Amino acid sequence: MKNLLEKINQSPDNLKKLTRIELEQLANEIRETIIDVVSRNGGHLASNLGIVEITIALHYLLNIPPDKIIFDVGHQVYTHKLLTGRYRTFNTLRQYRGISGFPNTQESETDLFTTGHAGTAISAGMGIQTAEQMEKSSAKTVVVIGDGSLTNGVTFEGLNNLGASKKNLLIVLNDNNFSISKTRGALSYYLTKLITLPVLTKSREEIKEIIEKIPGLGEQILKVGKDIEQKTRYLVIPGVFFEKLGIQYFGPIDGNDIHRLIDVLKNIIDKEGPIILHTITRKGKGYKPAEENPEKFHGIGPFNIDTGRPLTESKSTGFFVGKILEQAGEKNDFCVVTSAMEYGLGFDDFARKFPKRFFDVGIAESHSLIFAAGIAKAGKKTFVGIYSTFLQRTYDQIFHDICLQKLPVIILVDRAGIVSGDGPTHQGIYDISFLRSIPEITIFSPYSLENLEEIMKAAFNWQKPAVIRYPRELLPETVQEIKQNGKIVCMGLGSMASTARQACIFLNQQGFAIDFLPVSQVKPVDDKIKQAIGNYEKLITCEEAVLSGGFGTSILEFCSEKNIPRKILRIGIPDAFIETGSREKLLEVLELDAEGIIKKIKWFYENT
Ligand SMILES: Cc1ncc(C[n+]2csc(CCOP(=O)(O)OP(=O)(O)O)c2C)c(N)n1
Repeated sequence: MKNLLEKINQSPDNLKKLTRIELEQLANEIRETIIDVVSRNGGHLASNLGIVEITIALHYLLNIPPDKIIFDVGHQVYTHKLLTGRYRTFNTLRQYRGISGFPNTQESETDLFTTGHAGTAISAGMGIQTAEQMEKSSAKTVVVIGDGSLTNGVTFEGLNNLGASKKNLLIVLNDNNFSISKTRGALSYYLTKLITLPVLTKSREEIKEIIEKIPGLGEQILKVGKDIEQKTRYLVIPGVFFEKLGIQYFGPIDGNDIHRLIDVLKNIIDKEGPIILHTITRKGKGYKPAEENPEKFHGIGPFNIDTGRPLTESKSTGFFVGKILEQAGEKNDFCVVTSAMEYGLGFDDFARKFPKRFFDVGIAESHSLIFAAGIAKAGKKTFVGIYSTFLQRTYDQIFHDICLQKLPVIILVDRAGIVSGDGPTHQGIYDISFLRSIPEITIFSPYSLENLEEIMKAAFNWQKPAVIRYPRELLPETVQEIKQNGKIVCMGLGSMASTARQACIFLNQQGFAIDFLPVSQVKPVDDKIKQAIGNYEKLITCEEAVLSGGFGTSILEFCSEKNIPRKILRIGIPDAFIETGSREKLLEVLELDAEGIIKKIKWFYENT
C-alpha cells in the first residue's frame, strides 16, 4: 500500500495539501508503482519514469477540471492516471477491460482525448483554448510534449498557427533527447545546443538582460554572482526558434526537480499568450536498467525487476523481415527508410551494417514516404518500414507521391492486424480498406514465413508500388492447402490463414466438407483466387482486418462485377473501435479464434 497515492486516490485534491517533502515521497511511490505494474503487464516504462515530476507539478498547480492537461501521444500518462482516481485499478494496465496505457475519454473526464499518435496535442490544445477564450473562461490548458513528438510535422503546423494566433497555451517540453531511439533531426540538434551552449555567443550585457526577465528568479540569480555565464548554463535562455514563431520561451530547467518545476511554473502559469517551458528530464529515471537502456525500456513486455531482463524473449515477423533486408543488403543496391521505429521493425541490424543506406527520419511518416518516392525517382529501390496504424498518416503520400508516379516503393507494414496492449489507436486493421481504393497498388498479406520470404525476394525486382503487411507475432513456417473437392472453400488471408485452417480441419473431422486455401494477395485479385471463385459454390473469407472495404469485400465486388452468383461469408472485424487487450483475448472476443471461426462456418454451412 502506498500511503500518499492511497490518499490522493480518495480525493485528487489531497495532492494540493502535501508538503514539498511529501511531493518527493509521492514521486517515489509513483515510480515504485509504475515499475511494479509494468514489470508484470508490460508498457511504456522509460517515458513514464521520466515525466513523474512534471505531471505532479502540473496537477499540484492546476485545477483539473476546469483546467486541462493534454499529453502528446499519451504513452506517458501513467502518473496522470495514478493522480486522477486510477491508483486502485492501475494493476489492470493494458489488459482487456482494464486501464488503458494511453489517455482514454471513457476512463476519466481528465483524459481529454483518446490518443496514441504523435503530434496532435498542440493543435487540440489550441482548439480548446480558442473555445475557452470565446466563452471568456479563464480555464488553463497545458500541453505536455516530448522532444521526439515536437519534431512531428503536425506539431510544426500547430506551432506555426499558435504563434500567430496568440492563444493562451502553455507547452511543457519534456526533453529527454530520446524519441524511441535518439531524437533525429535539426530541431533536436538545436534543442541540444540550447542546453549545452546557451550563452556562449551572448555578451555579458545581453545575458544580464535575459536573466532579469526570468520571472521570480532573475533578481536572485543576478545577486549570486560574477560568473554569470556558468550560473545561467542550466537556467532560462530564450530559444530564438520559438521566440521568432511568437512563442515565449523559458528554460531549460531540470524537469526532474519538483521544487524548481513548481517555482518556475508558478511564475509563468498565469502569463498571457503562447509559452513554452523547456524542461530536461532523464528517460527511465529511477530504474537503472531503463536509465542505461532507454530504447529497450521505451515499450517493454513483462520483465524481471531485479535483472531488467524480459520474461519471454519472443521473435517477431518484423525481425524476420529485417533479416531478409540485411542478407539482401550485400548484393543489392537499395535503401531502407523508417520514421522512428528502427527497433520495433527489427531493422537495427540493417541500420548498423549499412548506415549509408538506412534513413531514420524521426516521427515523420508523411515525409518518410515522399522521401522514399524521391529516392525511387532517382533510380534506387526503397523499402519503407512503418506500423499499420501510422501508415494512416500517409494516405495522400501513397496516392499522390508514390502510386500516381508509379514508383517502385515497397512499403513494409508491420503490426498489421490486432495489436496487443495498446488499444484502439494502435490496431492495424484499416490498411487493406484504405489502400485498396488506390490505383496501381499491389497489396500482400503473407500467410507464412516461407510465403513472406518468397514475396520479399520477388519484391527486390518489382518495378511498381507495393505493400507487404504482416503481424507482429511470428507467422508459422508454412500453411498448407486442404483439398477435399468440397463445394465450399475457406480462403484464409495472411495472419488468419493458420487459424482458419485449424477450424477447417476440425470441421472436416466432424463430417463437414470444406476446402481451405491460404491466400496472400489482396489486390489485384490473383489467378489462384479467381480459380477458387470459379470452382466453388460457396466462398468463405477470413481476415484480420475490418470487413468494410477489406479482402472479403473485394471478393464480393469481383463476383458482382463478373456477374458470378456465389454465397459468400466474410469473417473479419466489425465496424467498431477495438479496445485494449492482448491479441489472443481480442481475437477470442471478436470470434476470430478457431472456436469463433468454426461457429460462423457451421452456421453458414447449415443455413445457406
Ligand atoms: C505518428 C506516430 N508515430 C510513431 C509513434 C510511435 N511512438 C510512440 S512514443 C514515440 C516516441 C516519442 O518520443 P517523445 O515525444 O520524445 O517522448 P518520450 O517517450 O521520449 O518521452 C514514438 C515514436 C506514434 N505514437 N505516433
